[in-house]
Amino acid sequence: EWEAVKNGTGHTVYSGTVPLTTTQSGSTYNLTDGARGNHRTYNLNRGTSGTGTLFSGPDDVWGNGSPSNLESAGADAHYGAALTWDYYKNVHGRNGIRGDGVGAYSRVHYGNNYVNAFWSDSCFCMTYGDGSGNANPLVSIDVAAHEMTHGLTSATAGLIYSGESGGLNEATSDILGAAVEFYANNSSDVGDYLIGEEIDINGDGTPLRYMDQPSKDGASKDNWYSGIGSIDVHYSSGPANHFFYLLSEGSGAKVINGVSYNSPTADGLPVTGIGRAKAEQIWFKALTTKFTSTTNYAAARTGTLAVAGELYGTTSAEYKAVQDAWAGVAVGS
Ligand code: ASN
Ligand code: ZN
Ligand code: CA
Repeated sequence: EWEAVKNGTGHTVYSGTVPLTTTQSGSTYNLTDGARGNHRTYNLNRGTSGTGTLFSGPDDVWGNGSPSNLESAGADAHYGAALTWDYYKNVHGRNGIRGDGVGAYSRVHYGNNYVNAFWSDSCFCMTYGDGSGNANPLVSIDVAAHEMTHGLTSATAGLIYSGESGGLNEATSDILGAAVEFYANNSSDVGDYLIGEEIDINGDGTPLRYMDQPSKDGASKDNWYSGIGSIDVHYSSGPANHFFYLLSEGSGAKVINGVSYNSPTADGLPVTGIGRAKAEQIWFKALTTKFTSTTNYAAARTGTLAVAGELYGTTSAEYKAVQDAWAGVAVGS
C-alpha cells in the first residue's frame, strides 16, 4: 500500500474552512499529518477508552461546519494541533512537543455531554469532549493549543500541577494557547486574550477566562497573595495570565481585534507593554530554560527577569517592563 502527504480541506465548527494536512493511503484519506510528525486525529464516537477510529474516508474534505457531523470537530482538532506545531516550530524553533519531531495524537467526541478537554502524558495525546448537549465540542484553537501546551510544559519545566507551580502550569497553557490563536490569524476564530470564547462553556456566550482581568470569571485571582497556592490551579493561574497581558499590552483600557480590555494593576502604577511577540519569547524561554518542577511565583519573576536580561539587557525597556508587570500583579522583589 502506498501513502502520500495530501492537502485536504476542513469545514470546522469554529474556524471556518481551513487547510488540513492529511495522508492518502490507497484509495482512502485519513487525518494523519505527514508534515508534522504524523500527528493523528481519532474519533472516539462518544466512547471513553482506547483510540476509537482514525478519521478516514473516500475524499479529502472533512466535516461540514456543524458539530452534528462528527468529522467537523475532527477537522478543528487536526487544525489546532497543526497550528500549535507550526507555532512552536516557526516562532520558537522547537520541533514538536518534546523537540524530537514526533507528533502526538488527538481524540475527539469523548463521552456524552462531556464538558472538558485534557492532555495526558501517558498516552502523549489530547482528548476533547463535545460539551453540553454534545453541541459545543471543546476544540477551538485556544483550547487545542492549551492542552497541547500541557505536553510541552511536561517535557520541559515539568511544573507540578498543584500549588503555585500548578497555577504557573495552567497559565503557561493559557498564555501560549492565546499566542497560537493570534498566530493562526483565522478570520472566524480571531486572536484575543480570552480563553474559550468560542465554546460557550457558561451557556451565556461568555469566555472561560480573561487574561486582562482574570477575576472577571468570578473565581480567578488578578494578583498574587500568600495562600494563592491552595486554590484550584485554573484560578491561581490568574496572576501569571494578568502578568502576561500587562507585559504585552500594558495597563489601562484598550481594544484589540474588536475586543475591549481593561487591566488595572495591583499597585495602581501604569505598565507600558512591550508587545506580544517579545512577551511570548520571554515566557517560552523562561519555561524551557529557567523554570523547574517547583517554580513558584517569586521564582517565575526571577526566571523571566533573567531571560529579559539575556535577550534585551538589564537596562532595557523590556527588563523594566517585566519588573513593572510583576509588580502590577503583586509579585515583588
Ligand atoms: N481542561 C483542563 C485543563 O487543561 C483539564 C484538567 O483540568 N485536567 O487544565
Ligand atoms: Zn489546563
Ligand atoms: Ca481565545
